[in-house]
Amino acid sequence: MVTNAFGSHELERFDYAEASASGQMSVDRLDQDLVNAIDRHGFVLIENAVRPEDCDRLVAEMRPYIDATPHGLHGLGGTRRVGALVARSAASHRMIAHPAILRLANAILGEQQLSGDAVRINGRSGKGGKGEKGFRYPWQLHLTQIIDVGPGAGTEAMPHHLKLHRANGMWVHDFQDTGIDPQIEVMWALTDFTTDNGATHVVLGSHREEPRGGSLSHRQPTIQATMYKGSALVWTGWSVHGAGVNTSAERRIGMNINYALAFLAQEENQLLACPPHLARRLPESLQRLIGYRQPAGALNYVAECQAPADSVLKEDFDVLVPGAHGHTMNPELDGPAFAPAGEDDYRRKLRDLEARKVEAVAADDLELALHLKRAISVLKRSPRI
Ligand SMILES: O=C(O)CCC(=O)C(=O)O
Repeated sequence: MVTNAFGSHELERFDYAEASASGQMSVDRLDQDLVNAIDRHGFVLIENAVRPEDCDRLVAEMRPYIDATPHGLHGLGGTRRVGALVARSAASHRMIAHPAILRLANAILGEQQLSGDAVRINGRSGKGGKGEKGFRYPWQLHLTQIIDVGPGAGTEAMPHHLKLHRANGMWVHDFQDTGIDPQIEVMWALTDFTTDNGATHVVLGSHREEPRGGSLSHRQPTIQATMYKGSALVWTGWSVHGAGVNTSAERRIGMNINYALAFLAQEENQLLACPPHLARRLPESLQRLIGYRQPAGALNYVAECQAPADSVLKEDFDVLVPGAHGHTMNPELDGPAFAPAGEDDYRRKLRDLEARKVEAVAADDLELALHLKRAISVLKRSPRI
């Protein structure tokens, strides 16, 4: 228990493996306990959220990228920061899409349960109050980042610790008076986090400082969130925290996974970090979590007002192929087009494209040949045939 300017607080710990082995009622209770703890203290710790060997696999998959990254590249002291986890590490998917954490993110971001207000969408508030079915803010993955804190305090220019701060604030807009929680952060322990190796410092209760971006929190005592590998520390974008100094001989490896409202720009652009040719191989739920979807209204449409699933995620989609959407044309309304108007037109267009592809290959213009290959594939799937 810690007493500071925000009252008496503690870092509550819950065991995920134990709850999930004890049946649905325990899982439901865990979900509510997590929301309540983070609401009261600004932080909550989930122990045994995955198995230690899942962490080892993830670190092994990321090792080549970690080892190839200089310290301090991010500008955040002497820590090593390595991202694009969705594309680079299959083992990370289990943690990024961890069911308890996604449910917690939904309660905090989708339903805004921490503020205690009903979610308001389009100026309408849910009649039934918070959590009413159909009333959710869209949210998505915001950042994936290994944070590798090396042994020793580093140098003055590149200290290995990170000073106390809040995550909100990156969008320039001041959300302090809106009463909303725009993001949550999760720190996964991929190695044990100890007092000596720089376990994250937290200021309990700091998410309730008024005004929400105030500096009183930065002068409060911290505690360190020590945890075994496979555990996850979760906090809100308003909760004040920072990395500790690693005085041990080992590296401290954490993985920061953040989620934020889907109408705000992502800190790590997931659509570039996991481009369509890689995203096509992912399960649909993960594609959607990283942002290949239309979270609200027309947001995120591609080319001819298509959803990502109806464009970039399709095999062979090429934005430079006219009619790449493959949708039916109406000859009376749409006029001459890439899509064939009938059997004869189809054969003529196919012959022409194939001949051009052969010429491109003969001329060693492989880029053009690939482009024509995609055009042939779009032509072939045209539903008018
Ligand atoms: O590594 C940690 O323990 C905290 C990292 C952090 O606060 C940050 O990257 O914003």
